Amino acid sequence: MDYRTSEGTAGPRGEDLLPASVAAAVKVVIVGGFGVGKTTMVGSVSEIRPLTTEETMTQAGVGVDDIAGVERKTETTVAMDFGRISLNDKLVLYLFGTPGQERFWFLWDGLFEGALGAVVLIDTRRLEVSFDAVGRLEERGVPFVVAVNAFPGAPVHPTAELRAAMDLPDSVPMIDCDARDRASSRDTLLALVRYLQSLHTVTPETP
Ligand SMILES: Nc1nc2c(ncn2[C@@H]2O[C@H](COP(=O)(O)OP(=O)(O)OP(=O)(O)O)[C@@H](O)[C@H]2O)c(=O)[nH]1
Ligand SMILES: [Mg+2]
Repeated sequence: MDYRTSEGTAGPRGEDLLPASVAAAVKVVIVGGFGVGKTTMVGSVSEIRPLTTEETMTQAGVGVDDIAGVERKTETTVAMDFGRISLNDKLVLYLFGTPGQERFWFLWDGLFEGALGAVVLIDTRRLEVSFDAVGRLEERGVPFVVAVNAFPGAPVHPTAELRAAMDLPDSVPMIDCDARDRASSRDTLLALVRYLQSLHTVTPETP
């Protein structure tokens, strides 16, 4: 199909179209607990205008949503975030950010469907909010990397301690990131893709 993108005509904008060279499009989910930076990461790295379903947090959430540690947060994802990034001219990632609040977790199963990999964002002030995401990925056998999102004043722990606290095997990559920074978010996704590739690389058995 031939889309015209000049002003005033219908159809997607030029930057929305995929180049003909793209050979693989991979679904990746960005997960983690409430307020760890999922929407921020999808927004910073996406090359198309991200779709977000942010709603203002209201009094209705008081007593239901645990905002300890993120008291200044005013908006929250109620369904999902969606974005896209071309890592090179052949590989495109479709990014799906999950909602973080417990009352929307029933949406996760649908969002995980068909995902080849995941980024679990963690905030070292509130590690426990991302435990459930890790558990669900493990249950479903979705490979993931863990990205430590740098929040001001958040304690810095040695990687080994964080791994132990998250009960992560050594094989799962753990990277530092700043979800607000495009290059840092892109590096995190590259680390995930490298990890996924390593899982598919067959190591010859020694006789
Ligand atoms: N300092 C700092 N602030 C961040 C970073 N990432 C996100 N934030 C801020 O933290 C707040 C929460 O970020 P969101 O991206 O909404 O978090 P979320 O995980 O999508 O939240 P829910 O959808 O409600 O679960 C926002 O005010 C962001 O600006 C980061 O890397 N560093
Ligand atoms: Mg969000």
